[in-house]
Amino acid sequence: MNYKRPNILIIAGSDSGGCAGIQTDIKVCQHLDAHACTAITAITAQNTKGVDAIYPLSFKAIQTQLTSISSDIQIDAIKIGMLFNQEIIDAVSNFCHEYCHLPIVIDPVCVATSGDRLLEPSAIKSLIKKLLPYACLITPNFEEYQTLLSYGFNKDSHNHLITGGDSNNDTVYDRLFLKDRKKLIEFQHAKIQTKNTHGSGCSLSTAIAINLANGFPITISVKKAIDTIYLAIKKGRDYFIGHGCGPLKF
Ligand code: PXL
Repeated sequence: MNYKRPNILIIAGSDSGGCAGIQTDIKVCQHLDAHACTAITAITAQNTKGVDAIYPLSFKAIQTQLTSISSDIQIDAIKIGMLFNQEIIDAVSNFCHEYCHLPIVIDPVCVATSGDRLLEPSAIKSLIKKLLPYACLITPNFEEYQTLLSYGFNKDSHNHLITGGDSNNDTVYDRLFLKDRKKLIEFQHAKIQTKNTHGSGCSLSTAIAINLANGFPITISVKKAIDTIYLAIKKGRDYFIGHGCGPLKF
């Protein structure tokens, strides 16, 4: 009657193609035996080839989803993905202020795998100022990391994992910086040759949040999550879902 598995609050966008965003976050939770609660920030009309339209939800719609979830369900960790605009960042930031004692993993989603913008440039400063301070870990890819730096992100005062899957080398390097230890830890693995990596960043940050909710320290949580995502890319590499970049397989 009292079985326990972690409840993960996912605050992210919906991907109609089923590769990234909320859709993959739920798959990761299922795979790692966690329960996914979801507050949807925006609905994207997209497929494996690209994003056709984005419909952001209102401040109120986001606030109400968060209140409904948190008034009933005990949240063990929070993962934040696509936010899209200033209004959404404000709603999520107010919520995080109340729940900052929890592990909060932020994937600072700026552009989709297809190159389409998923965060308005005018909102990047707010993301850095109002939300990133609540994160126990931020997981930008290299391009997002460069963008954040150019908008004033202070890399020395945040734990961050720079993911390297987008590089063209045969080896992928993911670099974890821990602010308290002023230490850089490098994880490496062979690059799997496939176009089916759409949603790998979303999936990785969700897996990390689940591991943290299960009580693992940050370094182990990251290492375990990288292994999980590596295997999911490997499993999904030869599937044909659509004509562009397909999803991982859990
Ligand atoms: O991978 C970043 C990402 C996040 N959230 C949504 C997305 C994508 C990439 O396509 O569609 C909804």
